[in-house]
Amino acid sequence: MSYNSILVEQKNAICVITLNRPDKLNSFNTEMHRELAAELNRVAADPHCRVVVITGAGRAFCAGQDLSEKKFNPNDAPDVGKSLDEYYNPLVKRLRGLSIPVITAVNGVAAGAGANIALTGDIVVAAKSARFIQAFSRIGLIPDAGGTYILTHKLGEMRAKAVSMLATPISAKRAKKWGLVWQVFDDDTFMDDVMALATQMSQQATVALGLTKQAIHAVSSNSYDQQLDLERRLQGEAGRTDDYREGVTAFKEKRDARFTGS
Ligand code: LHQ
Repeated sequence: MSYNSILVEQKNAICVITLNRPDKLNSFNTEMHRELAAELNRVAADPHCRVVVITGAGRAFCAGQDLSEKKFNPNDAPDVGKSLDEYYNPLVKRLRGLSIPVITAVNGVAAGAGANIALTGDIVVAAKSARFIQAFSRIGLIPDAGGTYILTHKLGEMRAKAVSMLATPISAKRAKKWGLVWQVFDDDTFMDDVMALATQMSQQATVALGLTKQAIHAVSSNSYDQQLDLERRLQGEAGRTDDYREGVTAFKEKRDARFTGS
């Protein structure tokens, strides 16, 4: 499929999606939303794709909603919520719900909904020069695209409120210290480091990684007992994969496992 606002590259089992509106710091217009949704649907149905990497072209990851598209008529009250219903909420749900790991590779500034899409990755990595800005309060909005959920869970109330209300930029270094980011890579080697990580993950037992993600997401709404039941059910599924047999066989034969992702 050919796109205009995103670039797509498949490298072995890794699907790299690059948000590609660098003049607008890769902010989202309708076209970019539609293309990204179409590509994520394609990836979800493609058994050859075992990891998704999302990054940005140029100096930004994503500056959230394209504000230059907004036109205000003095007589109507815009319903910003509609855009969340139509685009942002389905997007972040899709990313969390994908049964393969999503690496968000935050190459530069990530602001507004762009910051929260970045933080939705299963593994979030950042270039040293990247920063995360909950820019919403500067334009009279609240953090969206799952921002209030992710920030409160990962940072606690005090920091979540401060970074949201003050729109204080969070450096990559601080984001790592606060547990928002898994690893920070040098700017010069960023995409090579990201691809090394993606390659490693693309050779793991893909079904088990997807089930791990599902189990961890369920924690916030489950009791301990419910979580044990869920682990029991999902472990049953993992145990029925070819990769489980291969993992145990490789261990016994003292060799590296050759997982196929099934
Ligand atoms: C942009 C943008 C942008 C257009 C930079 N749009 N052009 C959901 C539902 C519906 C409606 C509302 O929103 C939402 C969710 C949201 O995401 S709300 C939050 C929207 N995003 C923001 O408020 C961030 C706006 N951008 C910024 O604050 C700065 O650009 C950051 C901090 C990201 C980067 O600052 P600088 O490095 O100083 O770059 P810059 O400001 O000079 O921007 C470079 C160019 O990119 C510039 O264009 P120009 O033609 O002057 O070179 C900006 O106008 C353009 N740009 N963000 N969101």
